[in-house]
Amino acid sequence: MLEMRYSSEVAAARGAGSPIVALESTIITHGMPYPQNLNMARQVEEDIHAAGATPATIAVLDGVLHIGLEPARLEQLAQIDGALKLSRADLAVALATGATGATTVAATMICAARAGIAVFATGGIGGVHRGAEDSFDISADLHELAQTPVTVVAAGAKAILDLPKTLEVLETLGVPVIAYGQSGFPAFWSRDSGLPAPLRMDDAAQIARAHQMRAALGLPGGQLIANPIPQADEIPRAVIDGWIAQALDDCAGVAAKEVTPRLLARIFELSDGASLTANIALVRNNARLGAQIARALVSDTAAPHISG
Ligand code: PSU
Ligand code: MN
Repeated sequence: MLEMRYSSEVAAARGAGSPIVALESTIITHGMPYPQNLNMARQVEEDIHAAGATPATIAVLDGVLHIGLEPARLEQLAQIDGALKLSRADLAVALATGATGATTVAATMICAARAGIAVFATGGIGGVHRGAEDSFDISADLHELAQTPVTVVAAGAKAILDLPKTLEVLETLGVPVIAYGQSGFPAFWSRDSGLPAPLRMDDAAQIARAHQMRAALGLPGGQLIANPIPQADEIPRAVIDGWIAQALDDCAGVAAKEVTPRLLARIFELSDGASLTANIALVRNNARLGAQIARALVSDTAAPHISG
């Protein structure tokens, strides 16, 4: 009934038990303009290959759930006008109605878990929006992290969000937020948000082990690995904060699913493309770390030893 179509390389990797890294598609359809979105998507897939794993970009095309997109389909998705943005609530309806849409972090986690893929790399997760005390706008991504067992590598959460509230909700939900290689929580375009990360790990193999430990403890949910953007690619806080403030002002009145894409598009304009250049650099960086974690998971498939 549920038709899941694997790309040929993902099918082969599944058969061989070799490492796979899931990738979302909303970043392609709603997060970046064409043709940079297509170039980014191809580049990130190449980065994962180069790091010794297989990429699985996830999307719904004409009601079929694709786990891994053949090159022609990736190209098609990057140019589609009006692709839906599919989160947890939308996925089943899209499949039942033959729709075409891109998966958010939440929906990508659901599909990855269903396909037996444990690691997923992206840019930034959704979170608690500024003014959420009035709008109640909190991304379904946060709840997904609490219930679906996928390790998500992101560059923190975007500074367009309310980061302290986002961290509070993740704590309430029991989601491990693990900064990679530093103690501060990264803020997407900048390496440091000024907020401490609740947890820190410096090693992909340990991150893989922690993923397995959660399963061994019977805990549902995944982990958020907050991987800072490389130093050479970061945009200083003071600079990006100015653009964010302006974009929030310009997008006043925008609501629901539109908020994140509209803010991103406005910041792209205000920064004359610099925000996009940084965004691409950080996604690539996350893809490389995701591949390392996926490889570590595969080379250590024995269940964690529970002594006692
Ligand atoms: N961050 C980005 N680009 C994006 C998104 C986040 O840098 O395109 C997308 C992701 O797919 C994320 C979604 O899951 O926005 C969150 O949307 P919402 O806040 O409506 O849940
Ligand atoms: Mn929202």
